[in-house]
Amino acid sequence: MPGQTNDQQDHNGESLTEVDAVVIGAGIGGLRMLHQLREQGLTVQVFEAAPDLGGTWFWNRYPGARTDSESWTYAYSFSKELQDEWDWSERFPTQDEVYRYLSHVADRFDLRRDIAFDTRVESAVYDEDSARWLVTVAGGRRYRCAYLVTALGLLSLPYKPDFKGLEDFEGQWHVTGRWPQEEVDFTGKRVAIIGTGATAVQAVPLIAQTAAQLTVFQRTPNYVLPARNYTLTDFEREGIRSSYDEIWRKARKHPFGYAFDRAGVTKSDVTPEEHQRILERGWETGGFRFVFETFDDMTLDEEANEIASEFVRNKIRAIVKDPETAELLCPKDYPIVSKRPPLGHFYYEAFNRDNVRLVDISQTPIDEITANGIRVGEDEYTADIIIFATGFDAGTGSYNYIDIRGRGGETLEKKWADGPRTHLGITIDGFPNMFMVSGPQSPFGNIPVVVEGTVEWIGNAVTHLRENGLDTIEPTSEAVASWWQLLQDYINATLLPKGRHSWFLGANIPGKPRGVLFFFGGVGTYRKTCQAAADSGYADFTLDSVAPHGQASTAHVGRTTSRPAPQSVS
Ligand code: N01
Repeated sequence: MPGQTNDQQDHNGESLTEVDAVVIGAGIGGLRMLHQLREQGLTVQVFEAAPDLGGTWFWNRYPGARTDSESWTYAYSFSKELQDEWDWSERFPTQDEVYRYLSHVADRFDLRRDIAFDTRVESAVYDEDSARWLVTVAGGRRYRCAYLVTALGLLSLPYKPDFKGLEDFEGQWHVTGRWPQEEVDFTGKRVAIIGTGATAVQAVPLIAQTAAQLTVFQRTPNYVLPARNYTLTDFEREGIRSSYDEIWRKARKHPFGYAFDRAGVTKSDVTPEEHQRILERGWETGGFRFVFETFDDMTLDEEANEIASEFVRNKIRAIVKDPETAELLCPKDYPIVSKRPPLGHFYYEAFNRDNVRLVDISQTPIDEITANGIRVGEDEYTADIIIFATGFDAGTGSYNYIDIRGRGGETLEKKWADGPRTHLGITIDGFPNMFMVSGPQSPFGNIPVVVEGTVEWIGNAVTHLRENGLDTIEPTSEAVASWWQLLQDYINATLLPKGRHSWFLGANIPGKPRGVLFFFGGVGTYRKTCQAAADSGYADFTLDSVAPHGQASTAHVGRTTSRPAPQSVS
């Protein structure tokens, strides 16, 4: 019954808890989904493997962790009161501040009571007769629900390469995406960090401040943009608060979900001198504004891109005093933004310190971890602490750790053997009533903005089912195939496929199927597409009702033309 949790025993006498919806994950997506469904009168049970909420913001507490999105858009927009009462302290808030924000949200909306922490979901199996999902968590406790929502995060399963010899290492080692809750003291230590992605770029300048020596192992250099973080004044906060309507209007329309303006300029509109001046202004403004508020063709046009790429290389050469190190830090063989650019907080400046050295492993990879450090070819680099900042198995990685089975017992793992297939990045054919928040093939962009659009869409779909006496929603296989094609078309219209080892192409994980994992058509376009899918009466979906005798009767099979929502079930 809606609004009530129901504990029962099944025919074997084992306990089974009935809820309307199970949500997996208590990060930004899961918390928002819980609130949404609860507001709609559903009983919801959230499971979270970590001992506390936060998802990314629980696990990634490595030194320097902070958002690369401006605080005023790295937030929920669903509650004006929440917006008005929360004060961000910086342009780019730290992990701790984002974690406190999410805790505040959970307390304010009394979310914790429906979250089971330290609870890993082991399997979710769809039962066709009852149109219910059976969810089993570690320890064997079982739940039955009509709606299954996975809010697993797009970057939640850390990737640590399987280097030979780690078990012999006599020092400490840590993975940034599973950073310990206790402080790691670098004082006087020799520290080695492997990786130079967004994570390492944040960690390096801070670790360098206390470590005796920091050795950075770089395989591919990045185009690191200066963040230009600053503390917000009361005056600025007031300005933000009074502009929220405008902020969200812009962010929802922006290709990547940021409250940025379009540049309105392309390379051919300006002289070479003006071009440099505009890039300089973007560089000084900081953050991703360098990309989005300078030239609209930076990600589309090779020449415009190369001018921006060379601009950044020249900045690196100007900042880093040792010319050899500077050249090694300059990306040369791929265009800017084709790999997700990190934001730096004095990253390049850190290489001017006497205690920081760069080791180029682009030609000679790491051979092994030894008892004393890291061996690259003939050279051994001693270390007391090794940090793996080696990224994530993005998008699909965390789905491989739950045994998810849809119609006919088909496993999601098998279904996605060649890469994910979804409709809208939210639903999967053969997996009725399973919804993904920030799942594979959903938009690449500022997560809270993406999440809120998706959560509202899921909420509306559930309302549609319930108001029309329907039990299940499932995309047609044609819709799934079209979505896949659309993703290819969008990314192939950009320079993004040229990136090296990009995680959004699955190219950072050995053996992972290569292919675009996210929707690059833009957050604004995505929102419109999702809205159209609902407005068409879910024409690209099959909506079913389960008859009392347990047989499914098809109420509406997806169509490609617009039609009103079905009103009743025959
Ligand atoms: O991971 P990455 P990340 N030997 O995959 C290297 C988000 N994020 O955690 O480039 C040696 O970017 C690898 O080298 P290469 C953000 O979206 C957000 O840093 O593959 N090195 C690379 O240098 C970001 O894009 C924020 O050649 C190896 C590094 O490890 C995403 O998370 C903050 C190797 C991995 O870089 C991922 O960033 C931080 C090997 N065998 C992260 N394998 C904020 O917004 C991998 N590497 C705050």
